[in-house]
Amino acid sequence: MDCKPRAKPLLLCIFLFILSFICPALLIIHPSNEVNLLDSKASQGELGWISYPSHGWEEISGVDEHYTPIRTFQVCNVMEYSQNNWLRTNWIPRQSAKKIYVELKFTLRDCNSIPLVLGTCKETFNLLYLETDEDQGSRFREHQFSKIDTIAADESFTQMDLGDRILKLNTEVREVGPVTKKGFYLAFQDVGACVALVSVRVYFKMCPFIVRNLASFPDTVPMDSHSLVEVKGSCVNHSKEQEPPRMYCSTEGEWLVPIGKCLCNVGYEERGSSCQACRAGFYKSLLGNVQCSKCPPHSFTHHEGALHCGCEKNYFRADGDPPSTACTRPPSAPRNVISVINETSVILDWSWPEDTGGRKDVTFTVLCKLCRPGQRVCEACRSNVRFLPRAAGLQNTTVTVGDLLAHTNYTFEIEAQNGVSQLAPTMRQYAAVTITTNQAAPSPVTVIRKDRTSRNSISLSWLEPERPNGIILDYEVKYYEKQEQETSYTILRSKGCNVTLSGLKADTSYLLQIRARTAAGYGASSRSFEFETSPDSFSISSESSQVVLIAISSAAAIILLTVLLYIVIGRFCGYRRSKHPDEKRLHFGNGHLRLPGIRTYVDPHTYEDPSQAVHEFAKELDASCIAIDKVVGAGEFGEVCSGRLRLPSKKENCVAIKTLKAGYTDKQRRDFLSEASIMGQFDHPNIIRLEGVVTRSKPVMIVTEYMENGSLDSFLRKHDAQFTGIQLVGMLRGIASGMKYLSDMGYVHRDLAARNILVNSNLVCKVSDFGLSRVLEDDPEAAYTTRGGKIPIRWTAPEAISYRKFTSASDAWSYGIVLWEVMSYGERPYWEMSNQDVIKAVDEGYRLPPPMDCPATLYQLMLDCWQKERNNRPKFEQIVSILDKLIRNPGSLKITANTSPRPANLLLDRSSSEVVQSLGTMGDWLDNVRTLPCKEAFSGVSYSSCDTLPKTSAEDLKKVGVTIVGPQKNIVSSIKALESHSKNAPVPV
Ligand code: ACK
Repeated sequence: MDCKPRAKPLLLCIFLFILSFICPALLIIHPSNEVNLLDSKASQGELGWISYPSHGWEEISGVDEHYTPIRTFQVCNVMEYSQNNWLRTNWIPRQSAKKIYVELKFTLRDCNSIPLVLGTCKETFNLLYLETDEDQGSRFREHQFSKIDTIAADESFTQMDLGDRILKLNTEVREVGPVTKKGFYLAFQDVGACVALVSVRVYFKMCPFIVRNLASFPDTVPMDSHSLVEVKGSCVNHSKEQEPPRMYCSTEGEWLVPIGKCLCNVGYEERGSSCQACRAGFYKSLLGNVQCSKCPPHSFTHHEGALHCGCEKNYFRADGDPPSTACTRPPSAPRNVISVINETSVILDWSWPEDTGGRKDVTFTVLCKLCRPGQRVCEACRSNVRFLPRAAGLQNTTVTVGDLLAHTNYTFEIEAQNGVSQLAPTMRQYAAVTITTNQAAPSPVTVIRKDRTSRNSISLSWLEPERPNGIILDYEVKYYEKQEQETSYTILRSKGCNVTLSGLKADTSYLLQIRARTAAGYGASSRSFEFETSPDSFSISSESSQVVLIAISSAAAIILLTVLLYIVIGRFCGYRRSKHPDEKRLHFGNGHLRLPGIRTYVDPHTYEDPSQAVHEFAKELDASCIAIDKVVGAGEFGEVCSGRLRLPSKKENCVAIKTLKAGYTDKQRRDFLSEASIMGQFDHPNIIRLEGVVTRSKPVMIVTEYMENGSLDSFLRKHDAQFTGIQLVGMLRGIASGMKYLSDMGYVHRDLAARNILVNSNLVCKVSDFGLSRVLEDDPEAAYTTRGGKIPIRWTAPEAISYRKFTSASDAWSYGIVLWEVMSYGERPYWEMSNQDVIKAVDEGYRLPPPMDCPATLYQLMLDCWQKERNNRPKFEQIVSILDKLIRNPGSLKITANTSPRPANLLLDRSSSEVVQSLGTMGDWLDNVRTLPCKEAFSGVSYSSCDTLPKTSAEDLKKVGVTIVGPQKNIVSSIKALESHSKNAPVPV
């Protein structure tokens, strides 16, 4: 290429030339990039070119190599000297050509092959041209023509060739340019050759129309020089420029280096070299040369060129959903809603909806409605109801709702929502659960105000607790001298929200706490408030001192009179009223009485006439108000029935009725009714509630609330492995809360066991069985001890078995056994071991192993309850708080005792945890179960892996010397636990 003329195009030219070699795709060759201006072969008739002189060139008809008729010109005056024969073409219009090409096809006779022509014969001819703006007709001037070139033949023919009829055809092409005038002539000058012009073709080159990268480039005539023409393309229909499309047209009529491109519009795809509308059922939402996509599931389009597909009926697309996602719908309702009620809070737990609507963004919203009795429509809950973690947008399937009103019906609507729920309000579904909250103690008093202070009195008032959880019966005001540090204190009761503390020392600081009482018992105490009486020197005016003097003397007279009256009445009535819980003012010296809390339990035995105790604590019911439906079980004194109680002006209630069988002795009647005397003193959501007694007609009956699910042990056995950890902990929390109440009342149960816990339809557990003789006779589990007396050995603490030391701490031991029973779904503690073996094993430090899948924290709690030293066992208050923590943090239940390292002790004392550790290696385990004979026996057995252990049967154990039935079962059960544990961790040999 000759690129000299201009520097910039030169560089571009070189660059593109090299580029087109490296990357042939950059070179766009069009097959027909030559535009003919003249083609002698195309003419069928005479060409009419001018010959000068007329005997020079001759026009002759012939055929070409394909035998197509053509017109040719010949001259062959080789015998004569000074030949100058001209042949001139007709005028050829230039059109847009800037440079023309002349292609000649001719034959030429070899002069050597013609005898006697030496000196005159030539083997070349001249090609010339003349540019004019118009056709000059037949006017011909030789000198006006410019020579293009002398044309010589590459191959000339001889006489022999003629004989063989082989004519050697030469093709020569010459460029002429730049041409500028409107047209031109060509001329062929013969100076004595023997030549035949077979064809003459005149053409120019052009880059033809092309569509490239969705841009069209028009016909473009190249430059005459060697520079390139830059051409801008225009985007085809339904497309947009992404980057301006450009190409270069070379002098050879070739397109070079496409740059930039166009993109099909949305709704159009590239097909061939055009943009075509998407077919029905397809869409294209993006600009670009991607293909149209099929409509995603649950969407459609019936027209062409769709940008996106519309959703089918009842299917939707959320705002942020791209058109490529399927249309979706709101989820179905959550399933299997369960509620665990805990006083005034409830844990709601549910399963995922069956149909998530095809979306992953499912969350849950819980709506709380308060349903008042008699009102058909429930109202929205108060705003201060607390949801944990929140009420809306829940990602987990559980929520805790707190701060509800006590003893109130609530409905919770749990709705599963997804990104399209808002778009389909009519399709939204929810699951509803209705609950009734339990009784709950009032919250603490928080605001106390000092109204008046004198030398020996202080008047105070306070605001009702924020959450009374019922009608406040009265307030207990406890106060003491700050210096005395609670060793001696005074308690006052007040019906209203104010009190005057009198008889105080002058100029002294007092600390004071208030707590409210409702039917559910006392609430927590307020924090301690400090008040000071006025100093001795406090001066009062003479008038006021007189008033004070009168007041004091009249008060003294009234007090004297009251004391006299009290003594007289006390003589007459003679009963031990001092034990009555409703005493107005109590004074405890030196702290040797129990700390004031909930009312003190009164042992009915202390009443000389037991029937008086019954009527003190239990309501006498008219037998006509009771309808017995069916017998549900048998008790020590007679049948237990279910029935209904309808009291005047009250709604009918389901009740359980314990009857005293006919032919009872006086003692039996007393013992039977003693249970009612005890039960009647309790008022707590986790203690079975006494409705009343029938003593004035026969049969004698004790009527209690009805517990739909019966006793806990059989209930758990019936529903083996069907509850979540939270549900089990909820039940345990209820039992612990009931026991806390009993221990606060100073009542020791002595027979706490799952069989003595009753379960209602809401899974609320309540402590029952309070008979006085029950522990001795009623309980089939009770066995005679060596010291005489019947004791339920497996549930009873060692000190109670050995020397009858029954305390709340021994109840805590029993609670540990109940905990084990619950977590093993009603398994019998110590299996079939005999009572004697149990006593021995426990005394040697043996403890029950963790039930299958038992959370480590709960197993630790069991171990703590089974501490040998009773003072180290947890108090029920602590147990309740541990369980509350677990409920608040259900994740902690996931670590099971069978698989985890030993958990940190929940209580301060660690000594018991040395006794049993969770299962680790086989050696640890043998140490842990502390069945020494077994361990020794095992050390003689060879085992290489845990695989053999699950096959170990009781029989096998007998063979190796483990003969006690309990440990055998224990070992087999522990092996099973170990087997699941060892799936990951091999047991060392
Ligand atoms: O396990 P259960 O069905 O529940 O069988 C025993 C049976 O009476 C003998 O005690 C059932 N039972 C006792 N008190 C009640 C009660 N308040 N509500 C329902 N069932 C009760 C207990």
